[in-house]
Amino acid sequence: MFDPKEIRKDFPILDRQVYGKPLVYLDNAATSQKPRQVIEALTDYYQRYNSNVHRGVHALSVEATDRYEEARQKVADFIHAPAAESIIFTRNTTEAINLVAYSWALKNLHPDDEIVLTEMEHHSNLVPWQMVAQQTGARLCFIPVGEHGALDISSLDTIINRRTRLVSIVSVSNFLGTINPVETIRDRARQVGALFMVDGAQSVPHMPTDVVEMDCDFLAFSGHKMLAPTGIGVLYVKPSVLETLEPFLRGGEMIREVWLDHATWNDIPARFEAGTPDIADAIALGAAVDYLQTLGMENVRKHEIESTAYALERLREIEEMDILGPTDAESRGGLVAFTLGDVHPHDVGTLLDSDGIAIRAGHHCVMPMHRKLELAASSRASFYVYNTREDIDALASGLKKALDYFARSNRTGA
Ligand code: C6P
Repeated sequence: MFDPKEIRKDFPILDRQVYGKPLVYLDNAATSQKPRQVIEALTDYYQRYNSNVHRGVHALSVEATDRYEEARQKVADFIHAPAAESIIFTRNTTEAINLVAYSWALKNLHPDDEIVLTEMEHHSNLVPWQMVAQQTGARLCFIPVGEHGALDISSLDTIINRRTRLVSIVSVSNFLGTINPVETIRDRARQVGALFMVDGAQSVPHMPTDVVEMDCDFLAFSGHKMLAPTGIGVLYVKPSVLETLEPFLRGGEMIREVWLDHATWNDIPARFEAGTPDIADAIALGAAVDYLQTLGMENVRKHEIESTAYALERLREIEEMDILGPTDAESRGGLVAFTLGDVHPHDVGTLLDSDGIAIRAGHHCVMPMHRKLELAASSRASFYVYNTREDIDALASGLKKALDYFARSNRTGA
């Protein structure tokens, strides 16, 4: 039985008060909270077997190495990767995408090659490609966003063409909530022989993921959005593509032999994990994966559709509300961005905060899409496994209260 009220008991932070009010945490797209099981995995590592991996011959190092590699296998199983070696630990999604930009794109792209993105990309899946375009002479092309935040794929065959070398798209938008047609875009990328990358930061934590079915060459995601600590992320690379990547960072651990003037590279994935890795956080990511597997990702997704549908229903009761993105919960991830009449999103966020309700306000690192919608900013509520209907009710009441407050201030000129 998937019961958010029971799940909440595993999250110590959800018991805290903010300004004397119970915390209502609706900023999960920015980062999720951590269950006791994950926090314990961290303290267990530091209290019992803290040591470096892949280096020592002593018991602690062997234990740390085993746990670290077990975590890699857990992540591989979670996304149905064919081999643990295709899981490269990074700091986060941003670093994972940069790894592909530096290790593959800078080496392989040339003037007039094209990289296809969408207009709704997070800056993490845009700015690295701007750098690649500047340095290689490749061009950036964009799949436009049409009505209700859906991609307009009517010109896909023109946008993705024989010049396209890489297609990199977000699977679920962190701003509009849109679930993108990954398979359709992948099929077109395959037809022209382009590599296909998915920014899974907002999908992997929330729905079942199967990289074999998705048939992507790269998938990037962050641990901290899926119950794990900050500082650990993942780049999945399809086995047949792994050998085409140059090392990203260079130094200890990623080498096989070093001379004064050159070096040779270690086996994959160590080749891409230079220096001492984020051992504790990787192990804790393994614990987060265990936790999500116990809940069942189908159930996680079902809960999120229910939460989003209920949020859409409650928010639509507010006349001044303009909800951005797709109209139905099934076409969205577990988040809703909106504007509220003339009230600035930062004021919305600040007023909700005074009631203990945490949402995000701003451009959510998706400035170009905000610009296209002629918005400087928006407010965003995002849900996860521990959010209840009561949380969404609190959000709806908080928003009505914010509107009343601003209507009153406008009347009194305060
Ligand atoms: N979005 C949000 O509040 P990092 O920061 O590297 O863990 O994740 C970057 C990232 C990449 N792609 C998408 C679709 C994302 O949503 C994010 C992170 C957070 O929306 C922080 S800006």
